[in-house]
Amino acid sequence: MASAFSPTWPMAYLKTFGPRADPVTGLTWGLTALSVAVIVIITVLVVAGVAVRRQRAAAAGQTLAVGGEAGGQSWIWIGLALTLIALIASLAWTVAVMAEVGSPPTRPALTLQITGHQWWWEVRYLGADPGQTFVTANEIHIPVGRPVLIKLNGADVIHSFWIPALAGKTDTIPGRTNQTWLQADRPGIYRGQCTEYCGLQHAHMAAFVIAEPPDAFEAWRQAQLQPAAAPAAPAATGEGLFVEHCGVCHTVRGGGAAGVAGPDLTHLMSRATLAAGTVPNTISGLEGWIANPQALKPGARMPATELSGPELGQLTAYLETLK
Ligand code: HEC
Ligand SMILES: [Cu+2]
Repeated sequence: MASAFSPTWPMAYLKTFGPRADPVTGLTWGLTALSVAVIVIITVLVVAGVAVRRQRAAAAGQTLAVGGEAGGQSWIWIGLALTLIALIASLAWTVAVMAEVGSPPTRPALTLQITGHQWWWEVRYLGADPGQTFVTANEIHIPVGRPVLIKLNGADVIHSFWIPALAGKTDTIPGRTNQTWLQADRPGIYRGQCTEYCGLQHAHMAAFVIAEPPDAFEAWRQAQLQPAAAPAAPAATGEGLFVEHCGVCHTVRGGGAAGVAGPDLTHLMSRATLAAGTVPNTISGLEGWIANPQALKPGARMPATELSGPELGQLTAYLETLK
């Protein structure tokens, strides 16, 4: 995954890639430049004023640089006017940017419902009807160049959804739906992160937006809509183990498991990472995670399962069929 075009690795927010974030970045640079200019201008004026006065005083044989003569008040009015102009201009610019990024410019290509859990993201792709709806976790595929509407909820505590190169932060609050949107103008992988402290594994709560050309996105979406295929002989034993030990928390559509406490694993193998970016989704990564999640992500809401070596192998063989 790290080998693909990745404009923001590690996360960067001053270089952005879409109409939700670009105006804010422009504003950030603009206001920073203005603030620096104000500091420079004032410093130069104060230092120059003192130096000039000191010189004049020295030439006149006086020791006091600042006199009590009248006539300085006009400078105060000029300074006040300039300050007001700068402040009103920044206010107007800020309000204009807020209006611009407040809602998508065109009808969103799709609507996602994203729920922050301790410590992973549940991502529900809302379809026209329930048969067109599916759930995945942490890795959010979107079509490039199209606005995507995102509804945000919190499952337990307050989290905050942040994909720095694409959109600012929006909190996910239990019992409330917040809304944001984003659009990626360049295909690639955009890393995100929970950005509201939410407990022990807050730092291991990454999200990834994978922006793909519309055809590739549609192919991915069609594949995600499919239920899991029935596993062949050796993996079938693993499926039994999965339903028994894991089904209480995980769903595999088309299989016997329908738990909702953990990520939907129907197409687990289509993801590059496990546990919100904590572990690479390789055979050893998967085995290590299942054998002892607490070693990799202490405090994670998934307990270690008592499994023999052969059982672990059968279980992993089954999970690998979840393409
Ligand atoms: C008590 C509920 C619970 C049980 C039982 C459970 N899990 Fe989990 N599982 C979770 C939670 C919660 C997460 C998310 C952990 C995180 O990222 O912090 C998770 C994450 C995972 C992931 C990573 C998925 C992803 O996309 O990141 C895999 C794979 C997984 N579990 C497999 C299993 C298997 C196999 C078993 C049975 C041996 C199992 N789990 C048992 C709750 C559970
Ligand atoms: Cu957090």
